[in-house]
Amino acid sequence: MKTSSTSTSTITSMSIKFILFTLVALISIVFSHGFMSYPPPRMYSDINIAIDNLRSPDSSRLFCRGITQGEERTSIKLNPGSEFTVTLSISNGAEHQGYCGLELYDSLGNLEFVLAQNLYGCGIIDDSIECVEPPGLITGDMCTTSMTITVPENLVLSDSNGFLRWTWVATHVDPPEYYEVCSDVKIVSGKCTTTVKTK
Ligand SMILES: [Cu+2]
Repeated sequence: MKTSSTSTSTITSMSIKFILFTLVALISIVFSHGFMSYPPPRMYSDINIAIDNLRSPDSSRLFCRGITQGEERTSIKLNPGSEFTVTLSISNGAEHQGYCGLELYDSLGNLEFVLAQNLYGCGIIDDSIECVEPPGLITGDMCTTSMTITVPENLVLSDSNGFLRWTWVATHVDPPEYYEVCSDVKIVSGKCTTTVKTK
């Protein structure tokens, strides 16, 4: 009798541990999301059916999350010396501390320019701001913020088509969480090797 009661309580205690473990795992998933939402990244059209494909940490660390260039490009201006702002969408309540990077590639996938590197403090949602969801998402659990860089004076483009690669290393956990998305763009204003346009 005693053995049976002990094994029952062991099973109960194991079940409770399993439930707690599952809850902790779920909570940590809920709190671990973020991506660059503007310019819209590849697969953005799936935002409301597969949001986690965009915002979850990617431990595989595949270049551009393994997603190849699409047909659609967002027009952006990259005038040397001017500010350029991208929108970041971060899970509501994610207190991630980390470093962002932004790189520009040509349409063939060659690195054109590093626009930002080790930018600390991006992706922090201030409690005082009103929470605005990225367009198309209806889950109600993300807020948008922004990241502004100054376009380098010596930025010269060889290709008006290309893509931005945004990276974010969240260092609040060990090992760090690694995020990355790519957005296909058409640069409509900037300095070019063939034609020179300033504005
Ligand atoms: Cu996280």
